[in-house]
Amino acid sequence: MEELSLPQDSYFLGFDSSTQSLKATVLDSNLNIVNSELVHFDTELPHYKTKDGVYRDPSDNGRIVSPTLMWVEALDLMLQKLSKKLDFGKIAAVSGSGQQHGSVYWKSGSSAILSSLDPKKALVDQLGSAFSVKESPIWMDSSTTAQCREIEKAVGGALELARLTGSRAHERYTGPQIRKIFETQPEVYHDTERISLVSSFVASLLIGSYACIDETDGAGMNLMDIKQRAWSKIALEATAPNLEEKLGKLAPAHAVAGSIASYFVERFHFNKNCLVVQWSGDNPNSLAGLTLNTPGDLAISVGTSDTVFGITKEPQPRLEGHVFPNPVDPENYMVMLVYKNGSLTREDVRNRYAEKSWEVFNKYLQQTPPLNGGKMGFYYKEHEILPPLPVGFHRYVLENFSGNTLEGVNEKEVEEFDHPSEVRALIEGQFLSMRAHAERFGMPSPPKRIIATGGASANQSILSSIASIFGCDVYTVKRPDSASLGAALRAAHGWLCSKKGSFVPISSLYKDKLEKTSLSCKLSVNAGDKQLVSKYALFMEKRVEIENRLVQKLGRW
Ligand code: ADP
Ligand code: XUL
Repeated sequence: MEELSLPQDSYFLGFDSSTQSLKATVLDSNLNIVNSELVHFDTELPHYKTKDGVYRDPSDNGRIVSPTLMWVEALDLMLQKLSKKLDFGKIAAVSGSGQQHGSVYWKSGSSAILSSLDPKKALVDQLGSAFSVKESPIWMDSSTTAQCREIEKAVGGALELARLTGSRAHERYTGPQIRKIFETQPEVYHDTERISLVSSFVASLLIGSYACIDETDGAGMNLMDIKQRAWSKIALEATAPNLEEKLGKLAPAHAVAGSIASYFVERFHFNKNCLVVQWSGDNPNSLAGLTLNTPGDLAISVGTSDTVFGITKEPQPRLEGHVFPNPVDPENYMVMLVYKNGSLTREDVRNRYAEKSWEVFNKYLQQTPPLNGGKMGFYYKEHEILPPLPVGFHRYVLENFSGNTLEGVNEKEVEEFDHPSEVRALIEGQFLSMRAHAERFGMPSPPKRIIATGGASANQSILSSIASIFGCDVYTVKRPDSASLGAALRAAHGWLCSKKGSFVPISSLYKDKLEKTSLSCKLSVNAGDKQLVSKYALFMEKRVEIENRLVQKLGRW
């Protein structure tokens, strides 16, 4: 069989329409980054008067929105900037990422505006009246608690909704946001002919008609049955009337949304055959950008917040994380876990117990034994979401813990540890929590490999702890723009699937040549000792028990 390959001398363009900026990354057909660009909303589009890309109204119950038209004007500006350094005629396919959950409300009659854009004018000058809601609710919004509880109740509870849609109801999710608009502004809701996510919204601009919502980002709405990858009737009914017709159809992420609209061919000289591949969420595309592609692949991002992404065939949705379809393989799912206490909490512990120095922090980590002599800690400098617990530090010593059995092991709560043990308890605690929750969500154990990214992945001692707790090799990668890079990679993948006329595994794109591309990652630490991995499993079991008790006492699932 003839091997499919990307066309030589062509480009793949990936965007990331995120909270503070619109970014772009361009890959060539060898998957090397040849260009990147950024439009920063606050500074380059100051007339919208956003702060960090958003409007916050502290008096309004957690409402956080962004002006929809600003995203349109950002695309105008981005294309202008890119056109100075890139031959658009060589772009074979475009795709993009959107901040997840944010939504756009197209006013009745707007599809006609979208399909007849005048290439002599900017987009922003033509779409001013296209939206029934001018300020899009975004992922930072937390004003829909009442709607979350109503929706969970209507589908039979939070866990039931999680099993059905991949997540319990979250304030930022699109379903609760839509319900709030329906409840508080019914006339606006009825005057809306289409609701897009940020991802499908920008794709719609590029194809000049309403793009489908992709199945991956669609899972961030509390509206899609994740097993069927179809809108769930019961979730739709629990949210708002006549919703299905306003959402349009779902499509797999690797599908083509359409060819680029003539507007862009005439105004920016795109090739008329340039494909627009379905856009998706920034987290799913980051997973693609980190080259995670088969079950057992796990990524840990240790940044301001800590995030875990993994691929599994058999997800077990629960209350504390999220399941989305995998954007590069319709057979599999991605699990996402998000922690609020990440690097800032590590810095806090470093400052209190390790002389404000990573060097001392690492020395303490190296001089203390794995399993920390049974000392276990929970460190929440910020209100945590995983598990849902308030600010506070909790420390326990497991008495008689040898790592071989939990029989006869009792825990005793203590006020503090010696300083080196505080450091180890913090690090072991965070990664044991990740391992426990990832396994409970159906991630294979041990993972096939872990890709670590984010600021703290520069720390070799932390990476060693990850390898010994999870029991697998840890690779590192520097990927500041993984969402737009992942989008560009997905543009190439979608192009290949379209050429073949059916799905092709994404690995065929970079088979044998990954190391030579901008996507390569490097092996940092080898898998840990197997015996220790099973001792950590027992330590973890105890941790989960204590965590559940803490949640019952202080938090809520
Ligand atoms: P963001 O999530 O905001 O993009 P980064 O991924 O850049 O942030 O991570 C920044 C964090 O990385 C800093 O807050 C810092 O605590 C952490 N960091 C940087 N170097 C180290 C190190 N050697 N060890 C542990 N943490 C580090
Ligand atoms: C994910 C989420 C954020 C946004 C950021 O659930 O809300 O990560 O996707 O853009």
